[in-house]
Amino acid sequence: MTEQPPPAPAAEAPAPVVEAPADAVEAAADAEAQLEEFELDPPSVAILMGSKSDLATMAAAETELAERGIRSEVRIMSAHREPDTVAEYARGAKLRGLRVIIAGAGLSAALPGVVAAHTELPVIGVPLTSRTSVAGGLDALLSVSQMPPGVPVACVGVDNARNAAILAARILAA
Ligand code: AIR
Repeated sequence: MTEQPPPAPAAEAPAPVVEAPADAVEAAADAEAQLEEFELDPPSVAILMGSKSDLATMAAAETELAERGIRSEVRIMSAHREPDTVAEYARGAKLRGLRVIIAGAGLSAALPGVVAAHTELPVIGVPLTSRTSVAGGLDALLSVSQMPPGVPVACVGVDNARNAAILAARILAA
């Protein structure tokens, strides 16, 4: 008796076209946009300051880090004038790959403390002299160093942005 050929497989029905729900499409687009924000080789150190009038003094931190081959980013944001910007930046800093934050401000220098309140990253504060400083920057020195227990800021000397950069380099190397 001759063998019967096996029965031909039933023709597969074409897969139905399924439309993704609109909210899933939106979520995917959001995720993609967030991914695009992540840099492949992000800077390790942020150099923040409360005003562009601080730039000349804070530039010493950038120079010191650059000489050591450490990438940094410089941002001007005031804890008093743009509190939401500061909070948002500090909250996202670790996720963006930053590892140390240097923050300089003059007068009632809240910037380092406010940044430290919103991130687990080590924060180095630089008290700065300013046009209307009292006692040669003692106002900012006390504002930066006298943090409440539980929210530390490492405080360098008045206008000593270079020391902040050296300390940041040591933290990175630890
Ligand atoms: N500052 C800005 N926002 C809050 C504070 N404490 C500081 C700046 C700057 C000083 O106020 O860091 O040292 C004067 O700022 P400006 O913009 O008036 O020159």
